[in-house]
Amino acid sequence: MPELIEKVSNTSSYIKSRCATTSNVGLYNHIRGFPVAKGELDALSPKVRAFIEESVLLCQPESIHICDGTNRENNMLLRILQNQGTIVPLPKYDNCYLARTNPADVARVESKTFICTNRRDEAIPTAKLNVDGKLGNWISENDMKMAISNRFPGCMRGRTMYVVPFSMGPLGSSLSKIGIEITDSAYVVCSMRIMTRMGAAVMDLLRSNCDFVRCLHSVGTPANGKIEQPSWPCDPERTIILHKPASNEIVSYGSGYGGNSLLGKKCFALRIGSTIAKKEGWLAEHMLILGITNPKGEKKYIVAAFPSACGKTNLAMLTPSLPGYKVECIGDDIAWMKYDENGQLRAINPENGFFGVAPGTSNKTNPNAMKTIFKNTIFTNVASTSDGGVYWEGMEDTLTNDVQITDWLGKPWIPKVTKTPAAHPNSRFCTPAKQCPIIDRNWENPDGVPISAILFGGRRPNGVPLVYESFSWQHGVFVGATMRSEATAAAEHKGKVIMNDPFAMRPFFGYNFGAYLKHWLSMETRAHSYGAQPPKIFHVNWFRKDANGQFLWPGYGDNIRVLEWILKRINNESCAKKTAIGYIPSDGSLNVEQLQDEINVNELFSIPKEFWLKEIDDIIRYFDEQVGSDLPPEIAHELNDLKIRIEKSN
Ligand code: GTP
Ligand code: SPV
Ligand code: MN
Repeated sequence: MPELIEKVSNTSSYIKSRCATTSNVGLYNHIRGFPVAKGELDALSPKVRAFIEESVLLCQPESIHICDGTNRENNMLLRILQNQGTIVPLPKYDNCYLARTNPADVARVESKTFICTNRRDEAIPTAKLNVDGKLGNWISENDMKMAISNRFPGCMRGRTMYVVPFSMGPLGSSLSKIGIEITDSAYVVCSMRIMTRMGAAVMDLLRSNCDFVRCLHSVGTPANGKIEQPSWPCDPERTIILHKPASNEIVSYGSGYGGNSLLGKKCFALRIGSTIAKKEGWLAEHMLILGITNPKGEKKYIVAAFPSACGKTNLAMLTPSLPGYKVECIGDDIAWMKYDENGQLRAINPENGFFGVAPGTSNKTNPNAMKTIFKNTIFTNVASTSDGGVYWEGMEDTLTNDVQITDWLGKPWIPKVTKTPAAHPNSRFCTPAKQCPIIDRNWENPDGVPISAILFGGRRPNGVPLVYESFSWQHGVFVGATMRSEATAAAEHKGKVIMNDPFAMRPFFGYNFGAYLKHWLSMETRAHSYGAQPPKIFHVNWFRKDANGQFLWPGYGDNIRVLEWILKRINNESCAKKTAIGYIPSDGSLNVEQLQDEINVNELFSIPKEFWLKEIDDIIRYFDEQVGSDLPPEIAHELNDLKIRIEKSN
């Protein structure tokens, strides 16, 4: 319903004078008087054309470029970006570039991200009086209109408006959805070309009049013809990211970075996606998807939800330390999951690339990522080296004495001397998924892959064991609902506070968390209606620390040992013992042989009563303050049962 935008734009007299010009004058095609520098108007469906017209009237660009997704177009955009100083080439690698952002635009801004619904309680649960709601921000229709009209009129003057048609999911799959992002950032266009299936083929699909999600984005710095363009235009003070699920609309202003500007990702695939999924009876989740083959050659697929910067990309590309195991990657961030006609839950990765955390990625931790990212990649906010390469914390072993390092801010950086990090902690690589050496042969299967287990997890330095299995689907949904994790640099949060992050979706819910829980609970009944069972649910924690602050578990490639136990549980092997919080590996059933360092298995799996009593108190308060009467009774029931079990435990 672009009516919103239309209303705002009709108020501008400047536009009315431009509109007087007729179409197709002079050398160019025109849309409402604005020249189309690139692209075929005839190829547009009426709905697409209407969306472009409304956006043009509102933003008043210098010209319009309808993207076809070709190499030629991409090269032209990369040249423009180099001329603007937005990116520099990295001659050490093949077709790689580095962007340094404005230091005020480095991560998602959750406090400026809103869901617009008719009633507030459709978008977010009703927090207790005088308590700050932490499960999303609501905005009224009027305020959304105001927010747009205060920012967008004329925001693209003197600059090009790009029209980016894209598919989330394999082109033409019944599980896929289409979007059009209108943006004034060539960096966004080049990144969307990596992260989604983008270009003319999508426009062709739309001609059969498919619907699409309307995504409007502006970095928000008009050039005005005279003022010199900054290399990273943005408007951090007025940044706002708006979603209107009722009309499948996304409007984002002021930021050029990541989830704020690549609107197919968090805005579409999760926030709008989760509302579509609820309506249509499936799930849109912040989850990696991987395939794992055991030494007998049996293959299973699993999904895992960890909060931002908590290990999804790493697990999705795991190099197993146990012989005979093979892991293959389908996706590292988002899963769309739906039951097939047999009641088997199947998942697709709606994305086409990885927008992965750079720091910590190394030949030791994630060799498959290292083999993926040194061609056709855009790096953002990492450090650069004098021999035309990149550098970040974790890449120490690639350094030689003769290279100089320049940090993400453009300042000289000396190893072991400079106190600030070389790369921003949320610096990222944006790289095509198909370049991953362990990409699964089914990663673009339009029917998705069958899912056997769902993992939840987070950064829990204390109290939470390496792995446990839920008692039932309902208990598993409770485990997802009570997820907590140490804050990371992926958003504006400061410090290492433990935050609730249910389902790793706290920043990404498109509708009321209480209704989301009900929807998850209903997925069991849905499986039963096909005569099937839903997948088993587990919780993992690679991040437990000992009294000296050292990780108790080596993590990374050794996480295969945990996956091995999970596989055995999927196959109903009896290798578990019951505890108050769930099933944990029975003695000796987790393979800890030939680990480099000795593991304190007892400490790793201990369930300290004091800790859990406090955890339960925290959860009670969290549900009471944040979710209130929107909490499904089944979840309250699970909490009560957990409390009784912990009280009885010793
Ligand atoms: P988003 O892209 O923000 O959604 O993050 P992500 O969940 O994909 O996180 P990623 O895999 O990029 O990991 C982020 C950080 O966690 C990196 O610094 C990793 O080195 C660290 N990490 C990942 N796996 C492990 C592990 O098994 N153990 C430990 N100790 N650290 C890990
Ligand atoms: C996350 O923060 O979970 C990310 C990065 O995957 S962003 O695309 O910026 O949301
Ligand atoms: Mn993510």
